[in-house]
Amino acid sequence: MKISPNHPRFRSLETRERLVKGFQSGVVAPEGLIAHGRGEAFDYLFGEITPKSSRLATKAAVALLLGAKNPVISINGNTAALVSQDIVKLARSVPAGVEVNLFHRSIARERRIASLLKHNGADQVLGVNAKARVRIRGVASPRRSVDAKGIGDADVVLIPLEDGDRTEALRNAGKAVIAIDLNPMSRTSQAATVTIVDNIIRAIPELLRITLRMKPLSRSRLGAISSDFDNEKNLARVMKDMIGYMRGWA
Ligand code: PTJ
Repeated sequence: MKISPNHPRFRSLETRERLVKGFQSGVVAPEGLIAHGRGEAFDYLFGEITPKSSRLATKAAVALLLGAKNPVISINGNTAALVSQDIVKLARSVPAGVEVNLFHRSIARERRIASLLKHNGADQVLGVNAKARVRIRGVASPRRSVDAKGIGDADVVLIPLEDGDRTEALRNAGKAVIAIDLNPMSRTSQAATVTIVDNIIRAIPELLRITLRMKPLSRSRLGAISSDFDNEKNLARVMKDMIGYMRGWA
């Protein structure tokens, strides 16, 4: 369906449309459409804007990415359908690896996502070579199988729209985890090192913008920014932002 840019809900409708197209072309899992609806419901509770608290998390996330030895961005169907272009730009500017890692795994979908990323400028996409895999302990889903050179070897992993299981397992494996999740109460949000509570369509462009701005900072300054960040405290701020917005309606 062609959506008029004058429609008051243009951004939301256009995002849905991209996911539907992604589903039709075999990039997005059917469950991805449901997951997005869940995310949208939380987005309403913030007034569909980036809460102030998320900006702090974004800075800490960028500090982690820029200070990492081997940072990797994990890509699922929804992420590929919604923000492929900006993910590739972000990966280039950090620089970070890009790995396809799916919950509802199929080789065909992995390949489609990899070619979408390549179409948008990615040179190398990890996670599509069945041979080079290692297992992360403590993950019950197909997401346990990761690329040995990618997430397997990463010290910092960015995981947009994730399940809590793998976040905990990645932390237990000694990796720092950056989550993007609109639900501040999800297990992923609670278990991550840094949680950006924001819609991925706003969070990834913002990560890119802040990365370009923070790139000149020294390693020690980056280290100070990431170690000063307290995810638990910040999630409490996020909840206050959400409650504050809803109070305006009450
Ligand atoms: O492509 P696959 O096979 O790897 O599957 C991807 C999905 C998203 C289907 C899979 O990871 C899944 O089932 O995720 P969950 O457990 O439903 O969790 C998704 C989380 O992402 C939920 O907490 C949602 O609130 C959140 N979410 C959904 N859409 C967005 C979002 N967060 C930020 N931006 C969004 N647009």
